[in-house]
Amino acid sequence: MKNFLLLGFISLLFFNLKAQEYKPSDSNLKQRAWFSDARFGLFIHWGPFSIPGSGEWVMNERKLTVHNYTNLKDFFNPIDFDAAAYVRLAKNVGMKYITLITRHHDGFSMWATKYSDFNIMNTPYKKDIVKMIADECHKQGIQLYLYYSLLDWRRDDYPWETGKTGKFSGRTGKSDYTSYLQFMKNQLTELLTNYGEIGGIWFDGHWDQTNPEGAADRSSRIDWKYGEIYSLIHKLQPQCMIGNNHHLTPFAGEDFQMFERDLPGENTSGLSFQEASDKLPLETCETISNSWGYNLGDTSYKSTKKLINMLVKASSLGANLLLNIGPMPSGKIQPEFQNRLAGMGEWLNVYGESIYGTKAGFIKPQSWGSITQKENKLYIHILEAKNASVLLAKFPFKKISKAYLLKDGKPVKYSLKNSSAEIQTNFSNNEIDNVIVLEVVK
Ligand code: FHN
Repeated sequence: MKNFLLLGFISLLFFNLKAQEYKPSDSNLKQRAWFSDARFGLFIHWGPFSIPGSGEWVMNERKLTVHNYTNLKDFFNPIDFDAAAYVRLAKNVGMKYITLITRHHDGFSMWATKYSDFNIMNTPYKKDIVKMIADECHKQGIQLYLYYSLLDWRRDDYPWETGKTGKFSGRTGKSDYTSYLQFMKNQLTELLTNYGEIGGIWFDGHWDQTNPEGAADRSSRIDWKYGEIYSLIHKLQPQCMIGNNHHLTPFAGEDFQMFERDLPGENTSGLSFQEASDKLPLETCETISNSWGYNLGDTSYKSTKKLINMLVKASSLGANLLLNIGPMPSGKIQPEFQNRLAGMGEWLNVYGESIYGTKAGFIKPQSWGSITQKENKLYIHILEAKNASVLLAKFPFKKISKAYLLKDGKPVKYSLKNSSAEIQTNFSNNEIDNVIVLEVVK
């Protein structure tokens, strides 16, 4: 009898495990493939947090209470915001999708939500920004992804007692995750019901409940019940991809893996101790200056060359680049961002073939540059021509049938001996990236 019960228990456990296994729908797999080919997206960090001009963490950093921070709602009136121009900008630059902040850690909702008064309809602006961007994205044929913060510095029911941030907001009520979970489900249902097709949900804030990055124990202090959240999303929109910026190995039910301020496999910013998945599409997000949300004092703009290098290196590791802008409180996008984006667009007009729809190169980025691949073509990106030639050891192809500059088709000298290819790189021009195409035979 005892054995029988044990067997019953084991098979029940097995059944439950099986039942929880996530099998992406065909539309989701299609969406993943589209995403992997897209390579370049626009991240938008914007909301009332932009008003003080100190970045999106201003509430936490200036130790503002919920009571005082709420005043921002009365001055958010982005008269220069033009959804059509935002989407056009992304398209002109060669970006294939937009990832929009719908609710950041400060808890402000950029859409007409029924579940929080701290939302765009209660500002002087009174227009649903998510809807305006969503409509334009659908009209102009660019995909929309929605950023949604799991962490909330405002609500009492968020498990703030165990959270690492949001400690100065003056909350006293006891948290209640069942209630907070229901709130998130309600909001996600709105976002996935009222705004047309959504490419993906970009979660952030899990790390509020874990030991610092690099600690041996990175388990969460709360059970987020991702199974419930993720299955709701996949039920509402099966194609909708889920990514979670938890800085850990992907959890079950996630459809892409993201990295922050680092290329997959690198960890210069101290946020990415996780390994890059070899199964899921990858994305890395970066800022143009140092800030995500508008920051008046941050003028450390990366050069167009540096940003192009990032895009190339991300592609050469099989990852997309999600490049951020933090518009001004008025909705205007500052010229420093616009100029750099325009420069990237011009570059992509010529070199896009070596980025879109490519796969990771057969070697990781090197000091001289990196490689992307598509069908029988290798794109050798010479980002820093150090020597007169580049040596590609363990060259995995039998033959090179043609070698030329992508820009103008000018032949490039090469040799292939004993599985080592040598490509001449003594260019006399000033290109940001001299892309050499090698047509190869397997
Ligand atoms: O705290 C956020 C931050 O404000 C920003 O949104 C970035 C974007 O990746 N994510 C969090 C930090 O990991």
